[in-house]
Amino acid sequence: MEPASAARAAFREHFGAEPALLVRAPGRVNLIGEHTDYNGLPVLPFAIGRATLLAVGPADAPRLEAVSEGFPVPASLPLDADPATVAEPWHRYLAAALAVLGDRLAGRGARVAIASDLPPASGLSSSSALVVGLLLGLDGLFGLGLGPPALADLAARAERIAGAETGGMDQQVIALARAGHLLRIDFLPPSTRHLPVPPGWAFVVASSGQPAPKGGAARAAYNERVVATRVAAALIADMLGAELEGTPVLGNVADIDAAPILVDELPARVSPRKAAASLGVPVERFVGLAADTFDPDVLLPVRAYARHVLAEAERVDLACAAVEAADLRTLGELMLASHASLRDDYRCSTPALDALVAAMTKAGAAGARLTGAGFGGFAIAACERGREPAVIEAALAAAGGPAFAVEPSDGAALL
Ligand code: GAF
Repeated sequence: MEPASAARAAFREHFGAEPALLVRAPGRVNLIGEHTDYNGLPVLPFAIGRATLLAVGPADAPRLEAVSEGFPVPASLPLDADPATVAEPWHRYLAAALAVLGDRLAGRGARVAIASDLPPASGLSSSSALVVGLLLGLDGLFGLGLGPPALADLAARAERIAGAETGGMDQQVIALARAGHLLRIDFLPPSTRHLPVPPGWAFVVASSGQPAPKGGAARAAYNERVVATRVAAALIADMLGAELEGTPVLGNVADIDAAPILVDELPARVSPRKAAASLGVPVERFVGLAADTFDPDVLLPVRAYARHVLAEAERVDLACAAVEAADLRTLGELMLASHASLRDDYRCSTPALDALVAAMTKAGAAGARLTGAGFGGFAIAACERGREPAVIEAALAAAGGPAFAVEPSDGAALL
């Protein structure tokens, strides 16, 4: 059954009533600009046709009752549930969404039935689709007056409460995407731009055969990179004699011509606690919300991480120009350079992702790269329309799938 009908049917079955509304929240794939968003630097993702569907209706009690066809244990959460004490991971995302709404629900409860054709733990943002979809559903049900930018912002805060220091790319593209377009997102200052996909281009996404889990070691590795790049930004600002307000991010220094040179002057590895002491600032300035998953004494490869982030931000600019010039060959080269940098400098690829990228490129893709946080999950390939079957076949042979073509789709909406 397709997810819209499945969500409606599950609502009827579990709650014995018709849902008041249906929400579609798509997954996303990032074309280029990886691990730049939490550094205040641009990204170029798009929403895909696969999505999470939520059938939503009111409840008599002030609770959130939720069932999902993908998970056996239903949720029944008070509106003030503490996400930190919620055991089931997917319930934690629901609790985090309730937490960011604060008292906006004013004691009103809701029921939700969820169905999805997004592969879970794929790096295609099934968790962000769930959070954006839930917030949109509650907004539709109770008239909370949240526009897409506010909704994306709340959803990103929820994701951070759930434990990953994410930068906000996933929630913005899920909320704001437009069919047939890529979405360039800038963060410093915030702005978005829809870029039409040139005719004749196609995209394939494929699993590496390894999950991209949001929790555990992968979350710690993600948060480690967030902390390391903050340390690098503070060290570079110090070399420049610049005062940075608030949390340091590489976006604060990226426009300074000397920044790439100063990256080479950074110590190869440094501990946040030592860096904080040398700069005379509290270590919390770097560790922030990641404190519970992160050891401030661990030695981090700050130079290599910073080199990736600054070069990747430049690749986003060049990729936007390639899209505007309908230059698929240049886009493909930029994707391959991005993957190499993620593999060698950012150290978030895996041998399975590397083999998948090589196989899709050999089968005729202009370029391919891991997409999302890495450490497993999916890769994306860009190719001429018509070559998708060969690229999919190569991906299936290399990693076993799933592998499928994706079209840039509309963002989350009430149906
Ligand atoms: C995950 C995060 F949720 C995003 O915010 C982004 O940092 C991405 O990893 C890496 O580019 O998807």
